[in-house]
Amino acid sequence: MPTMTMTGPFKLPELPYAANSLEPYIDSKIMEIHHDKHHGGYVANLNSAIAGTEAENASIEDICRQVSKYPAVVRNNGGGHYNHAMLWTIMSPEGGGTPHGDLLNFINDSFGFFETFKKQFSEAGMNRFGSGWAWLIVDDSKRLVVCSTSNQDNPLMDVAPVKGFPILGMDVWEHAYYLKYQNRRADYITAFWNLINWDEVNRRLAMVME
Ligand code: MN3
Repeated sequence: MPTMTMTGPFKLPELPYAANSLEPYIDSKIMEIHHDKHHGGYVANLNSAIAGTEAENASIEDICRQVSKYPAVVRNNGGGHYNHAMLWTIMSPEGGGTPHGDLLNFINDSFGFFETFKKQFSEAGMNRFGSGWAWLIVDDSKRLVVCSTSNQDNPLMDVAPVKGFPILGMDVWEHAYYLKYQNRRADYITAFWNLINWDEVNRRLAMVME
């Protein structure tokens, strides 16, 4: 399992489950290419972009938080590494259902009902034009907020329009779904809800609320 603080040079974390175990929602071919090739590529490109610089000793979180001082290659590949390392952990073959515990209470307080949050998060993914991510974040005022970013940006980044700590992210790049769903992003988003590892989302919430 990847840890929250990964110091460079960065490593591709192993998937915490078999590549075929998220079927039928996401098939093994997508998972293999997405993890090995796409995420693997972000890690390799990030390592080569920061080789010999002080960023080699920074955590991926710190690189994201100060990303404006780095070249675009670090923003794209550093974001790609952080986002995917999180994505593998917030999905699970045993995922789905509804959130529980503190997270459920926080969602109900913030959005009224789980279904209202679910609709808002799904729309954030649907309405992201081109490639990007939908997020559930805890912002600096400790509020729960749904937002989205383009490309491999994330809400940790100092360049993000809405900033905070991501506790749930959904990849809406075509590489995340095209082989199975083609242009049907809505079907992929519907399927994604069957995979969310709410224990891990709760763990991330507890981390940021400390
Ligand atoms: Mn991706």
